[in-house]
Amino acid sequence: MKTVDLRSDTVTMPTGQMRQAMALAEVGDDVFKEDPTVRRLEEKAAEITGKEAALFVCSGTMANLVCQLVHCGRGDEIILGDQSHVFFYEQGGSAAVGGIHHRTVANLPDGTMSLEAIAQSIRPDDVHFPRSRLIIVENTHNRCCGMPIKADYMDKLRQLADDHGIAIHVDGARIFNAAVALETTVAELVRQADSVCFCLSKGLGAPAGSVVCSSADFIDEARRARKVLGGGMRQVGVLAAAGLVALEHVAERLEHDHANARHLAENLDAIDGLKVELNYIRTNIVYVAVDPERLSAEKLVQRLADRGVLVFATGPGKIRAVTHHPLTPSDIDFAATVFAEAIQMD
Ligand code: TLP
Repeated sequence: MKTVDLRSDTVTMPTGQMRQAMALAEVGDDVFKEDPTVRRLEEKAAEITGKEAALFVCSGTMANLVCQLVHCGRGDEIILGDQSHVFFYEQGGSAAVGGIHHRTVANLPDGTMSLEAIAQSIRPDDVHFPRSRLIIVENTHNRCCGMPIKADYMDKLRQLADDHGIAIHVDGARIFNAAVALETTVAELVRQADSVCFCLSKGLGAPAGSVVCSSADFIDEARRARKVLGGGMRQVGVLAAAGLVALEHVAERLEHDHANARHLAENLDAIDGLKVELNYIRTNIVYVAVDPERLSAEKLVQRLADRGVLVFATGPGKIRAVTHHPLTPSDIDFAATVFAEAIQMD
């Protein structure tokens, strides 16, 4: 049976070029900072993000946690979106591991948070309150339709953060998608961030790994945090080699994923019983609202899976589909046809 897997861009497979680079990678003990391929990847990541230094870590979740542990002490507070990945999908690791408190602010449909609401959430210096230490922005915003966050929003946020001595972290798991969609550079989008992390294993297609980028001092501390979390890896240049190929060869083709997402969104929105907010399709993530009078999102997901199209239900009446390499427009046509068949079965 033909299968089109739209559950996530995490399902991407390493390319042939990545596998070859992995086989040939020069390696060493990275806990001793002796892996030349990891060092090359870290240098490249620092250059791309415009930061002083970088650190290769196991995953996006580890990258976000490492950054929170460096920015915050126990009892400190982070201001973040109520739809953010750190708040929603990371098992409350900030509290469980770091003793760090979350103060959520509503995410607006474009993935930002109102600056006024953030300002109102910043704690005054008072013995009753935790200290507001960090603001987290997610770019692109996963649960807000993959919306890219513009540099001018970050400029305004920086001003607010500086007025209160608060740091900014960007969960840039898909920051390359944001840069492509906004026709700008990754460095421009994270210029105002004290730390940023991005994932190599989503649209960029590498098998594993994320990179944290910041000042040299921050990265020294992040290296300690990574070690205590059990993330000190040894001859991990085999993975970094795939990451380098991702940065050098895959990042530039993300626009195809965006075009596929738009194509999918337009096709799905034309199906009776489905609705897609087309204005919010800017990158590779498509959220589809399913008319509850027709059927539940879970039932539709099951029917689609039975016919070879894999997606996730992400809430009542809501399905997420993510485009990625190497899906083609004809795979997208197939998926849209299967959606139409599956919803018409009642
Ligand atoms: N997102 C995954 C799931 O966890 C939901 C997905 O399929 O989209 N930040 C953002 C914005 C993410 O979307 C993700 C993964 C992460 C961090 C965590 O990355 P990993 O999975 O590498 O720990």
